[in-house]
Amino acid sequence: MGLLALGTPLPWFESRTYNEHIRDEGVEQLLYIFKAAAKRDNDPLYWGDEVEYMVVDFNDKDKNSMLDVCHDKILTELNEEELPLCEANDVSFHPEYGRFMLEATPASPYLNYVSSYVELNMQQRRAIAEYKLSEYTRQDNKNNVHVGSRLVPLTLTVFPRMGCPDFINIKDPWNHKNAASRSLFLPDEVINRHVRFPNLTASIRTRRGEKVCMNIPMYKDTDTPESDDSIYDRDWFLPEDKEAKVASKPGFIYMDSMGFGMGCSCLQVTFQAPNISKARYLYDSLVNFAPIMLAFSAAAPTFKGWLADQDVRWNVISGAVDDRTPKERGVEPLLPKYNKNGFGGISKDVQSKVIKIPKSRYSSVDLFLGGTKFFNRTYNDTNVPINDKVLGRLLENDKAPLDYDMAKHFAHLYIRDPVSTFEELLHQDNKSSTNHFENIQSTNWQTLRFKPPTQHATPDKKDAPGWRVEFRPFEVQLLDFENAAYSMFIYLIVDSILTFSDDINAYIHMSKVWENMKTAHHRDAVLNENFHWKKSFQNKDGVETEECSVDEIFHNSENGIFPQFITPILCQKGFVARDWKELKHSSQHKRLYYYLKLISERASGKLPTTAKFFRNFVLQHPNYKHDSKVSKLVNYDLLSTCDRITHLDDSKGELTSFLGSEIADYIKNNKPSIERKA
Ligand code: GSH
Repeated sequence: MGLLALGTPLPWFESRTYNEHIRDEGVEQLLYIFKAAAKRDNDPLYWGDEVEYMVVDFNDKDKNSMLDVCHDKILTELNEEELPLCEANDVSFHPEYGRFMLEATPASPYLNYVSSYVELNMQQRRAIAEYKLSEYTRQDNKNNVHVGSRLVPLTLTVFPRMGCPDFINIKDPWNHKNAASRSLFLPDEVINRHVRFPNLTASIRTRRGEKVCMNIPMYKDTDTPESDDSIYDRDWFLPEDKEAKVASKPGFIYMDSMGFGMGCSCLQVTFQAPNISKARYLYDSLVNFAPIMLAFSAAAPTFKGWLADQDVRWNVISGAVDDRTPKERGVEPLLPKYNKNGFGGISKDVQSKVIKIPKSRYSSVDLFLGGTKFFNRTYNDTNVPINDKVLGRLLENDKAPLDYDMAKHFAHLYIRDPVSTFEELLHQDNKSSTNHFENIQSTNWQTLRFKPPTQHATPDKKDAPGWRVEFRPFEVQLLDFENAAYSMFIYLIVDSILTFSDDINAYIHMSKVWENMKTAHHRDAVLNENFHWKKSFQNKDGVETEECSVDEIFHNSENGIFPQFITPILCQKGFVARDWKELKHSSQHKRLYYYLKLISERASGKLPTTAKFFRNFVLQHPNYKHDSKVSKLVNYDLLSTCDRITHLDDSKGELTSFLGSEIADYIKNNKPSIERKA
């Protein structure tokens, strides 16, 4: 996310009176966008990645590793006095939900194929963050604070002991109340200090009428307790402190706050399409890649100090921002005495309009956008509620009437209430501002995001970004090499889809995509599960699928990603004649060969996913007690290993066991070099 302006956030009970105003104005802003930018064409394939980091404080004396919530000034400094350094290195740092988090992107987008520049840029981002953090470590030592600490930015999807004793580096975080989240486990110090974030946390809880609640299956070992025994009695907040007993379930890890989800990290990649039609085509084509890439990139096997019986972050974040009331979810309130009729924080005058909403606002894609020659409306076969007023306005207006399928997409996003409203931003010029539109758009977090430009992006203004698609499911990986590999992989798929767009029909029924999303959560889904996958991408009318393992999805000659998307685009670019593996002998594109090799071997199960590697590390640690718990020492040793792997330290064979000897040797001996940045 971009840098945030300061302002006065309205608490839910005040902001809710503006909900309809914001929606109404947001729709007008969207219409002005369509009016200005619908005819843009021939935009180049600019693209970019976003990497999210967690700053970890290693205390080597106490053998504890904690999340650092004391040095978040780093973001301000990187955007002020260190801006010239960042600009000179083409990198840019942004805030994220966690006070311990950093997000970094290239400062300017990539254009087309950029060889190893993605990795090089990622290395520059990490190096700059490391340089600042080591400076803080030095200053702290001089000032006699945080003595013995070592601050390291790691690309971890989840911090294994999030919410356990001593998981953040402040003394006694529980000597005061945590009013924003009211969590039993997370002090409010985990939340970014910018007012948007505590306010968002409180608004989601207040609208829902209860704390958020995530029950994630526990990994079962011989001495695993029946239930999550970290739940305790407290009487700070009524009724919230009474919820855990009712909300938690035997055999599940119980989490009760936004930070457990939005405190997770990911790798996102955004692509500009040549025009709106191609952007819709690209979006629809990527819909079923999302669950597969989630399962494939699995890196989250631990939550709140427990081994989980799943490998990914998705449903945790989904629950963490689920502001739906019990009525909207179709369930009884946890404590009916305090949440009468299950309307949560919905004001009386709109309670009669409340509808059932099947999914959280952080979820998988709900609707294909259509507008392509392969699309058929029956492919959108799931229950997706619509805001009828918004649909009507988008279809019939004198600014820029949208077609039905495009309008339906936005009318679905607009069933949500704004949850982050600033007093200063209530009144906008709809011809030039997108703030109200973005208020709803950017709090609908789906596996893909269709990103319209602004009203300034008229066809002639090529310096303003055009129609884009953001790919959001990837879990972040430890090494820059891996994150670059995954980014390049999805770039090649996107390039292939756009280049061969007359021939590729990737549609399947949406209900199957939703099923795939559930399957993607299963432990070792890469090895053991089958997913719905298109039988043929060349079939002009069909949506026929077959059940495929991840290995088959990547490698099958008829419908696999490598033969059907990767090799053709590499041939088209003239990099190979027949098969991607020829890259091994290329002097120019050898690194790309190793990126693809990593991906191919993870998909086939030859190399472990990050989740599997972490799980095995815990299970094999001498301090592990077969109780599914990740102790402080195990956590410290695991994260120290992550630190070494990130820095290509193979002294204990850790890099080799993670990536296999051929890839490990290659990356140890070959640092990326700038071949050419287009
Ligand atoms: N870390 C998240 C993940 O692992 O999927 C993604 C980042 C995210 O969605 N961040 C929230 C946000 O609103 C922070 S509350 N981002 C801005 C946006 O989506 O436009």
